[in-house]
Amino acid sequence: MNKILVTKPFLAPREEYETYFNKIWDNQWLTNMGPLAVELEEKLMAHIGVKNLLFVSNGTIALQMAIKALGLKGEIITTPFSFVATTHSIVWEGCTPVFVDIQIGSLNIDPKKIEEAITENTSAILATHIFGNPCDVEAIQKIADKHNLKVIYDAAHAFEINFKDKSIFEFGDISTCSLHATKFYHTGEGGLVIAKHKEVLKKLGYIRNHGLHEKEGFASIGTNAKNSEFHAALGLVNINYVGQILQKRKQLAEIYELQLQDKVKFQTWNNDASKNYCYFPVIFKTEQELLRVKEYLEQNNIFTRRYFYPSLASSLPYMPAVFLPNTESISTRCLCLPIYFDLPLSDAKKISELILECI
Ligand code: T4K
Repeated sequence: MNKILVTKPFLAPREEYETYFNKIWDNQWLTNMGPLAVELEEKLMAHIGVKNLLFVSNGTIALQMAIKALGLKGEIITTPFSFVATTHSIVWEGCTPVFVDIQIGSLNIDPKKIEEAITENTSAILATHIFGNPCDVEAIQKIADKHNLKVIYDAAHAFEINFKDKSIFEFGDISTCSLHATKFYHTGEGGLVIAKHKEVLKKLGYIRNHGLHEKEGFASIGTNAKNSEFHAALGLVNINYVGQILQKRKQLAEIYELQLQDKVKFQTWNNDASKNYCYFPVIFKTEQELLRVKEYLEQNNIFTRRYFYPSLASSLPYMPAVFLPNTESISTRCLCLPIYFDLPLSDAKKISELILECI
C-alpha cells in the first residue's frame, strides 16, 4: 500500500490559486489586512453566519489574543484532552490552567466537575470542542453566569459545526478556530477569532496589529497576528470546496463506522449538533490493543496519530501532574484514523479490515 498519513491538506487545482496570486501581483499588497484578507473575512462571515470575525495568523495566537482581550488573570479552568496549544496559550498569557476531567463519551470537559474547581482566583473557562464535537455550551454558560466568569471556546476543530441551527462559533465570549493546513478548511497557516460583542472585536483588532496606534504613539499592547494575502488566497479558493470536503469525509467516516462498530467505541456526538468529520477518533478497549493496531497499521504503511496523548494534566514538565481518571483512560486508548479529502473510500475499507484482522 502507498504511504497513508493521518491527514493530508486539501488542495484545489493550482490554476484556481494562481488567479488570486495574479491579483496579489497586480495589487502589490502582501499583508497588513490587504484586500484578499478583507475579502476572505467578508466571505467567511457570510458563510458561517457571524458578524464579529477576524482572520489571524494561526489558532494558537487566536487563543492568546482571546485571553488578552478579555483581560483574564489568575486561574482558567480548562480541558486536559486537547492539543497542547490550548494549555500553552493560558500559560503564555501568565495565567494558571486548572484541569477538569472530561466526559468518557463526548470527550469534552465535564460541566458537572467545573463548579468544584472554581476558586476566588478563577477568571474564565477555556474549553475545546474536541474533534469538532460541541461542549455542553448551555451548561457551561449557566456556570459562567452564576460565577461571573468569561468563556472562551477553542473551536480549532469546529469549522462548519452548527449547534441548534447556529454556528458553534457564536457561543462563549470568544471562539477561536485554527485554519492550519491539517484542518477541515484551511488557509495553510491561519486562524479565526469570533467575538460575541463588537467592543471585544475592536480590542482584538488592535491586538492583531501591534496595539492601538494613536497619532504618533501607542495606546495599548499588541502583537503581530496578521495574516498574508497568500494565505487569504488559499482560503478564498478552499471555501468553495467546503461542501465537497464534507461529503467525502462523511463517506469515509461511514465506512469506518460500519466496519468497526462492534470492535471499538466512537465519540458520542452532541445530539443538537452537525458533524464535520475533521478527525476520526476510535477508542480501543485497552492501550495494549491500541498499540498493537497502531504498529500493525504501520507495518502496512498506514500512519495513525495518538491525538491527544499524553494527558495535558499529567505530562507538562512545568506543571504539577494531576491524574484525572477519564482523561487518563481516554488519552491512552484513543487513536485517530486517516481521514482526508483525497483518501480513496477503498483505503478506508482496507484500513478497517486491517484493524479487524489485528483485533
Ligand atoms: N487548539 C487545538 C484543539 C488544536 O488542535 C490546534 C492545532 C490548535 C489549538 C492550534 O492551532 P494552530 O496554531 O496549529 O493553527 C497538527 C497541527 O499542526 C495543529 O494545527 C493541530 N492542532 C494538531 C492537532 O495537529 P502535528 O504536530 O500533529 O502536525 P504534523 O506536522 O505532525 O502533521 C500531522 C499530519 O499531517 C502528518 O501525518 C503529516 C500531515 N501533513 C502535515 C502538514 C503540515 C501533511 O501531509 N502536509 C502538511 O503540510 O500538529
